[in-house]
Amino acid sequence: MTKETKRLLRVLNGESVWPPPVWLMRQAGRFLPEFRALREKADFLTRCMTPDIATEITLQPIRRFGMDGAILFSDILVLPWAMGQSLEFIEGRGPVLGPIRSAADLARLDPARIPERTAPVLETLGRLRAQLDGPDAIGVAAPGSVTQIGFAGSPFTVSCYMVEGHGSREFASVRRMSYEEPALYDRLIALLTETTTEFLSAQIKAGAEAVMLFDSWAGLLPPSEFRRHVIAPTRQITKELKNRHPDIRVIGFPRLAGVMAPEYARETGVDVMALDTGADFAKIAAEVPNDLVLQGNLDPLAVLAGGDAMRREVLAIREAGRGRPHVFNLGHGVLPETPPEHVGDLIRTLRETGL
Ligand code: 1CP
Repeated sequence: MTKETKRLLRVLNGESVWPPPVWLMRQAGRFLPEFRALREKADFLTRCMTPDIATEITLQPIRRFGMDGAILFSDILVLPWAMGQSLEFIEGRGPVLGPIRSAADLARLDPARIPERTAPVLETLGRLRAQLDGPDAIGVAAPGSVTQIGFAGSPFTVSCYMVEGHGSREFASVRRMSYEEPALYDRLIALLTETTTEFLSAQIKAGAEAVMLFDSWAGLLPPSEFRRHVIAPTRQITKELKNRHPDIRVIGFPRLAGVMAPEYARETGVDVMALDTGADFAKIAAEVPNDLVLQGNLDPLAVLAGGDAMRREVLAIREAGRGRPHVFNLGHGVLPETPPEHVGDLIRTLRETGL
């Protein structure tokens, strides 16, 4: 018997728990009316940087649905912003940054500013942990039952936004930079590898019990580039975090990695691989070591649709993970138009073991 009482942490530590614990990517946010109400009060970055607001938004889905994990309300672009890159979130358009295109642009970034500018994020994590584990958790969940998750973007995915300056389907300018100016691009990836390690280490010290690296655009790269810009930096970050914090659990999300997923699982040292919507759960489970924890991978559109189709998919994925350590989640973030009742139904269905 393990002493650990948090169901999610038990699974992250390699135990198989039935029914599997659950949290959802992008659970803190856009689909909840109580989140949209707060949106009127402050812009996105202000919400991330105000501990009162960020704590409240993180806890909203836990209060409503009782997920097993609380993911910090923040964004992957907070790190480049903290180094001095300009960043704005424009309604209906998404993030807009002053793009990094040259050595001079890169030289203007100042990693020394990160600790001061991210202090509110760390403060939020500390408050969350105190609330989740303290007697005040009443009204949220049973004290000491919810796992606090910190996160960052992976170097490659963050570099996509830093170089392109906004969202894109292809991020062609980034992929060209890697071929045309490899020394410059390698410096950017090295800077992000180092600062991401420091930022996640600070999040762990502040209260995060597990950390997730979001590599949303990993699947854009051919294998040679995937090894250089996805696997190598992820391995370096994971190794250093584990040197400093031997018990920390690292979740990697190489979205759309396809055939590269098993190599990512073997080579990066992550404890958990989050599977995207298109990944064949049962097939990947058969290809990776039994002690690798898998997370995922319900289609966010099934949750938007709800009803029997969603419930069927929930049970199929739950079944595919039976007997191994599995964290139930989506294959990508909750869509903003998702009716909150569907998320409630998802969690009830997952926890119904009489079926
Ligand atoms: O109020 C708003 O409209 C802002 C929308 C929003 C929200 C709620 C953005 C802007 N970021 C977030 C929060 C966020 N982002 C979280 C919070 C915790 C959670 O509930 O999960 C997390 C983990 C992220 C991570 C993130 N940001 C990723 C990786 C995961 C993914 O979805 O692929 C990426 C790629 C971003 C960039 C980003 N930030 C925001 C938007 C709209 C985008 C996507 C831009 C694009 O590519 O078009």
